[in-house]
Amino acid sequence: MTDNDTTPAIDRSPLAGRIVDTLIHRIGKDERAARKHDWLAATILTLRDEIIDKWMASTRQAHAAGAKRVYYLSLEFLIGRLLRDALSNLGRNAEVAEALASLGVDLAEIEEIEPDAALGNGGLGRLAACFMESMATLELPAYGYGIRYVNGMFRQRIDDGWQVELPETWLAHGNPWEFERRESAYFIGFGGEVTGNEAGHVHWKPAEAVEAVAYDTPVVGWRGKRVNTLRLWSARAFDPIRLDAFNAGDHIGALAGQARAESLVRVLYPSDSSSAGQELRLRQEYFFSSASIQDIVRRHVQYFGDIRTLPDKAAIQLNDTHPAVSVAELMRLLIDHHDLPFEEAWEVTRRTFGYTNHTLLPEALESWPLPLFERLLPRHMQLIYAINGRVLREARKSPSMGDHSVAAISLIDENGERRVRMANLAFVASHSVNGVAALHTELMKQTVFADLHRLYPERINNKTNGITPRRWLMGCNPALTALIRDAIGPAFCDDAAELRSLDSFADDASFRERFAEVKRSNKVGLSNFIRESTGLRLDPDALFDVQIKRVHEYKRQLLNIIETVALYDQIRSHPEKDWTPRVKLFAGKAASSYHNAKMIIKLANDVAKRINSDPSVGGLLKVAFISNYNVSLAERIIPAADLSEQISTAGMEASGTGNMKFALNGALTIGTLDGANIEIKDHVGDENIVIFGLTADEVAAKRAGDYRPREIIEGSRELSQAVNAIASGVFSPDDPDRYRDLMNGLYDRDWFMVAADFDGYAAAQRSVDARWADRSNWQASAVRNVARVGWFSSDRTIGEYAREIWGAM
Ligand code: 26V
Repeated sequence: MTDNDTTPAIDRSPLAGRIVDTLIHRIGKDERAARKHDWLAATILTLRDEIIDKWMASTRQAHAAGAKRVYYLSLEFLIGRLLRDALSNLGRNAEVAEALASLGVDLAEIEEIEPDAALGNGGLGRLAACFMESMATLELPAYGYGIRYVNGMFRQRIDDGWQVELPETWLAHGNPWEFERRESAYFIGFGGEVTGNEAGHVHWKPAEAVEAVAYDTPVVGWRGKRVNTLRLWSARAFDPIRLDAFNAGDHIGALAGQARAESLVRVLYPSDSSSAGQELRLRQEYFFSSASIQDIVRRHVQYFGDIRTLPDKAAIQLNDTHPAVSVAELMRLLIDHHDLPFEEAWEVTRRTFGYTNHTLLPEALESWPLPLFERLLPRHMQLIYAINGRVLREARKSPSMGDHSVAAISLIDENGERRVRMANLAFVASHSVNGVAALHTELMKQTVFADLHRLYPERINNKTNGITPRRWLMGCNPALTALIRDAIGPAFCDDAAELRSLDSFADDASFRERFAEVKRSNKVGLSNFIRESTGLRLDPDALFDVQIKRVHEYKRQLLNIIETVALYDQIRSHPEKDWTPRVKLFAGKAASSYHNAKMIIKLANDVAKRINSDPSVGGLLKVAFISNYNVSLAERIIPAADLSEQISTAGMEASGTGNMKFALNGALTIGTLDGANIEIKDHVGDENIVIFGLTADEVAAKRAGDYRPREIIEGSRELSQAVNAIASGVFSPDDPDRYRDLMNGLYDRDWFMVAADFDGYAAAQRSVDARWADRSNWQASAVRNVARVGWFSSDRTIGEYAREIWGAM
């Protein structure tokens, strides 16, 4: 920051004056002493003051209209940084930049130091954040409910190629966006016992309790038309310090209650696959579900009086099963606190809830050991039994339900250790159950929910995911946004479907030229960033081939790495050929307990090290693994990508949303017929996407039949050479056996069908090379991708939810 002594206060805009005022009176610093973080906080607080007026107006308006409210319950919100989004949605970017400049402060610089709020693992959490922004944009009165984790998604460091997990501390400098609502606090009980009296009244006396306290963050919609609330719960002990113990000298023990309460909101579970069997996870789920449901019920009764009208005035959407215990919590409040008979309570509950499924991976389908559930939530367990009894009676009446189907529908899994099935609970308690892409929704009907679907054939519906174009085009790619506005005018800013008018510009050579310049300058920007953070130099004229997402075997980073090795091999054996210069970029985190995913990260780094230091491939191939993938890094990488890797084993990626972000920023997709890739292909057209590999049906058939990966590997020269090179330690001379097990996994089982898809993938990559050689054709395809993916705006998705599930539009 520059010395401001000489800036005469008189020249300042009123806005600059307000920022300085905030700095002095709320941060307690003068201009000379202020550091970047102080300016950031002062800017956010100044902006927040203006947002508050709109926020209150939004609340009053919903109240006056008696509008139906939407409640989005999610254990994850990957909101990232908020300042740029808020400024741009309020149309205040230029003005604030100017005001700060007059104070010697660079807006871009302070935007960069805002912590990336990473209260989620991956796609499901980012979807929740895009939805929040779209709900405000569509002027829906909506609340997001989640947990205010003290430590969000871990920070990833790469040490000698290995992932190291470090605690994430987004709250270290405080959080100027949030409001603590001390008055919105709820009692959350655990354990204890349930008693009943002669009048049939049930009483649950919990053995322990904590208090849930609300923290509200404003969510500003596009053009600031509406401001909604993201309400995140924190926990505190009722008795923060036991004075008797403290005075008796037990200074630590006296604080144990507070520490125990805080442990509830301490960490985000850093896994998006294997169901966390931990008691703490169930406690987190109940804690935030109970607080949210109590809050919703309280608001409804306060505004509308009669709890029986809840479904007319509230729609609660369960973001996967993590908040599914909410169903039992609402039943408990309706029956035990509001005296509704069971049937009536069930009717209210079913009409209020909707459930979204985000994965078919069996290991991610939540279920809880029955003894644990019963010990922690005895009253809820009773209610789940009662619900189950009702559902099973209904099922037995249906002629199409044999014993096998009835057992599959049961909320209790009786195979082996008895467990409570959260997906079945969410399904039966919701009037709508949706998948997140067309294929995924069909597979839900055919696989995990086949029996429930037969019993309730109207319930499953599709809502293909979307992304907010404010963050994923206008925010992250201002140069492309300006170019589009120049070409077709600003209508696309209000309706992404308007991007369609860009289609004809694909045939305009001078437009393509400018489009290519924007892409190139984004690539230069990314190259500089990578050079500064890793020392690696990249050629911005090479093809930037990018795979960034959680690291998981089904997403098949391994397929990409093996193909990279095969390409390396070919370039070395035929240096005379006309190879396409490529940069392979990877980024992503592996769950801390997921061994193979961590090995894949190490392999990517080992392969990068070897290839990048081999002069014989010269500038033709470079590989980089960029550490600590998060929303902010995605915003930097995606605008610079030429090729988007969406290569999951067909049938396993529910939707994907990165695929949409890349296409919107003018990258071509190389992908399988999985998740939303299929619908992206339908929109952009077969000529503007590169599809390869087995279909979901073929994968299922191969898995059911006798799939022999060893024969396939041995039958493919390219594949066997690459696999053997990796297995024999070519990329790990310091530990030649490092990848032996990982490669043996391919020979022996290859559940994710890397071998089966390898040749098709390699051929598809060579067809990408050929396309790239015809640069004007490539650019035309890239322009068509941008023009044709407006449908994947989360505004479209939310419109469908609002009309077809929530009855709120
Ligand atoms: C499961 C678990 C299990 C216990 C530990 C913590 C945890 C956290 C998350 C999950 C479920 C993750 C499901 C998920 O992220 N699915 C992704 O959802 C995206 C949005 O619908 C979709 O685009 C991706 O294809 C899908 O993988």
